[in-house]
Amino acid sequence: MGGPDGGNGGSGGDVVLVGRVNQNTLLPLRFHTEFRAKRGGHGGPSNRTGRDAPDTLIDVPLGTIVREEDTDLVLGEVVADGEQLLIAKGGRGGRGNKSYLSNMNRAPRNADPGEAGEERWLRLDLKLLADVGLVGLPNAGKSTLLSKISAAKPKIADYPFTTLSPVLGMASFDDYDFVVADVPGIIEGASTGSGLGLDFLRHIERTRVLAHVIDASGLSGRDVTEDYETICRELRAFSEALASRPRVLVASKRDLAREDADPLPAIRAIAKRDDLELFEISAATGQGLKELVGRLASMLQTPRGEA
Ligand SMILES: Nc1nc2c(ncn2[C@@H]2O[C@H](COP(=O)(O)OP(=O)(O)OP(=O)(O)O)[C@@H](O)[C@H]2O)c(=O)[nH]1
Ligand SMILES: [Mg+2]
Repeated sequence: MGGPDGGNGGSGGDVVLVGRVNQNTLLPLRFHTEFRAKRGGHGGPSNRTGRDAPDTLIDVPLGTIVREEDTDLVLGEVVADGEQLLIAKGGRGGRGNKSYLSNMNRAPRNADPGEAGEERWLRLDLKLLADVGLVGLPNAGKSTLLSKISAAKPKIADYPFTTLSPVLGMASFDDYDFVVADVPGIIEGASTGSGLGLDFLRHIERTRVLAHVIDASGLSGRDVTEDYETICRELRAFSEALASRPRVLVASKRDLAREDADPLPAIRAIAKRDDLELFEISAATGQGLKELVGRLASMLQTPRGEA
């Protein structure tokens, strides 16, 4: 007798992806695949409105591409830190009988049950940073190489850790263009955070092919075999996937090579033992650069597993 007083129901929560700069893989989503936002609160008597449910937020790394599972349709891409992408809208809350009150109907007995939220299956992929990653010890000549095979202008200097964050450059061979990433040098313990550590190993992980650059001038007086093993060990410790990525060896700075203590024979032995292609180059004179770029291009154009 007191008139209609049924409140509206609250809306269901949305499911939303959120870009996080400090998240680097989609791995957590491999084990947790189903997300469901909460339903909205029920409306109640005395015009009580149900509470809207909170959104369910899923953290993803920057560069995450979102596709609908069955259609392969790209729904969007999360590129910036904090950027949100709505992937499933929560249901609309129902309307209580109060909302049907009108001059024509003073005692509405109808109510609307609301609508179900969206439901969909998605596929998430992490975009590549680059096609080729240049790895090697600090000072090996990675940035110099990049500067010669692309228009990039990375900082180059004769001391370790000149490069502090990845630099990308576009290289091309015939009509094929590909992106090469020059990253900071790797040192022993990088996989546990030494040097610039994990950050750039994560960058390298998002490349398809590695070029392992070794200073082959012989001027550093270092043991190239030991140095080579250090890099391999760090890659392996970081991830098995990274250690088994297709790669080539690059013996750099050949214009400086010393006759008395030439490291080339040792590098050739490594290449033979590990069944890797070796490119002897000099970024200074241009020796071997064409061959190297050509091979990288052909590796990238070969479907995986056939390289
Ligand atoms: N003569 C000669 N010097 C080279 C060559 N390649 C690199 N260098 C020198 O080696 C030094 C180190 O080169 P970078 O390209 O900065 O080495 P990097 O591997 O990028 O070093 P980080 O960024 O510290 O990891 C610089 O002084 C370069 O000029 C080369 O082919 N010939
Ligand atoms: Mg560098």
